[in-house]
Amino acid sequence: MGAISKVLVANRGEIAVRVIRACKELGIKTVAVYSDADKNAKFVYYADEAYYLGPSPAKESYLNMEKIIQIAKQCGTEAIHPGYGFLAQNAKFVRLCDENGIIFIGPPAKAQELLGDKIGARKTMSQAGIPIVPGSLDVVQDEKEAMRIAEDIGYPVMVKPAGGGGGIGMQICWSPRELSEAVKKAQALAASAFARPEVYVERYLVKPRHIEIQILADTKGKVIHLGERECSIQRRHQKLIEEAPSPVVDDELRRKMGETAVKVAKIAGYVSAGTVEFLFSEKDRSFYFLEVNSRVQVEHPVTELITGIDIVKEQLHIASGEPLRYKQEDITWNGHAIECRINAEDPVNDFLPSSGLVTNYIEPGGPGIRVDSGIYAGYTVPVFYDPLVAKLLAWGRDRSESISRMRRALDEFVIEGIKTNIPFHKVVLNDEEFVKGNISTEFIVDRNIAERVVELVKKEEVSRKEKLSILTPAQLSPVEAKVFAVDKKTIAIAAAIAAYMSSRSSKNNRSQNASNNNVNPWVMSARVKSSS
Ligand code: MV4
Repeated sequence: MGAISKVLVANRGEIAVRVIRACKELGIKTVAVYSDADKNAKFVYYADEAYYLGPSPAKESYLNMEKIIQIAKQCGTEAIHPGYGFLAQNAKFVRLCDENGIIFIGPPAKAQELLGDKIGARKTMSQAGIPIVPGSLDVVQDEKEAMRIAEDIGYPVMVKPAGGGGGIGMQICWSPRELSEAVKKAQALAASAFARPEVYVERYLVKPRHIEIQILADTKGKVIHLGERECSIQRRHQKLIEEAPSPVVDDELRRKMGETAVKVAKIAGYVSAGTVEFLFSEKDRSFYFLEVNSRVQVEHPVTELITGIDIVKEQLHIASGEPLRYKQEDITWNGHAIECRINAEDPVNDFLPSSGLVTNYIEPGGPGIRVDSGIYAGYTVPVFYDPLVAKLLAWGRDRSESISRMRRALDEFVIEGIKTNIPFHKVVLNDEEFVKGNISTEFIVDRNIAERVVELVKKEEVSRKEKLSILTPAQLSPVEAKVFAVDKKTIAIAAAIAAYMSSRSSKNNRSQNASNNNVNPWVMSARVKSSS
């Protein structure tokens, strides 16, 4: 790693841990930055140095560009890795890094700007011959214009805000009757949610699949792709399960989508790891460019497991100016991988975020299992950030083996003290349509998953109680009596520790803003330094 000897990780949680791991393997020193709520986070402990950023709200910590740059300069880091979210796709931050002579580990500001403008990117790509969903190339001024375009491309159509992705404000119209209402509604939603009130019109694809291509691009203009990931299992535009390869993509389609993604990256002047998103229509097996995610993504490990390529390490090689270390012909795909996003949320309570002390945490392992996690037993999950606490991945020689391993790992995974969506994943991994590979963006609703999760949680509660009663044998042999007495003692001690810790934690929660020295002594990193 010639150009880079020290990296500041401008992020938190599992992705900060992931970046630190890649740096360590390459002999690069790491600097963590953390907020009040993250004083005891795993990534702070893993980094070589850690500096305090500010109060828990992201605006005052992980989004504080000037403070992050100041810390980077002060401790002599050559580069900043932004992870995902926060500053990862902020062109202004990339410029700030440039001005201060710091390498931003990601695409250049110009590419970020081009790809951040979703309707602009759509137009640019269409003009270069990339397939896009049929529809308008510019913003639609009024209902009349929308009507004309819809007439042209045929119903159903979708009215989308020009300013943002993420599904916010999108309106489906099945007939001209609904269109003027939909345009007004989408404009109003776009104006309140995004900087721009404009909307555009596209043909609505019924139950498409969300398939994306991972790409790597170096600073010399070389681009390769690492194949697809299928991300159709989403709830309210939040991905929950991703897998690779997609059950519907064959070698021929992979080559076509891959070549298209490489072309998109070249048009945008892309550098680093990135993802090109497509909608795939199963009916005629056509695919359409949607947008580019100009960052490393949550689901990148799925691709790592089947290609053997460490995407974050490649980002570091690219950022230090090295040419790509692989040619397209070097990339091969082996087996199947699935990722379940483990969120701290209550699946029986409308997936409400669930924060607090983790009283017990036992990670699964064994053949084919990988866990990327930002938490541990004794850690308090803060309320301030994304609910993702761990990513559980299973690799198998084929899809069926990876499903079996995932089911087994979900059963092994113990997270107590907070609610998680593990029961949701258990239901999906046992759903017969999922097992057959019949999934779409409507899967969770179509398969009635939410209701079935409630049933499973109830059932698990009953069987847990039954298990507990089995632990108390009716008649004990003298040897058993001895063992059982020891066991009971252990359980009593564990319960006392948990009670003590949760009482400390509730005290902590109340005084979090006033004092931050109130932490569990055995998890406190002795190496935490203050930057002031
Ligand atoms: C669509 C679509 C159908 N037709 N566009 C949702 C988020 C945004 N990035 C694009 N989205 C969609 N755009 C047309 N023309 C269906 C969706 C969609 C979706 C896409 C990917 C993953 C999950 C989804 C869930 C609902 C709708």
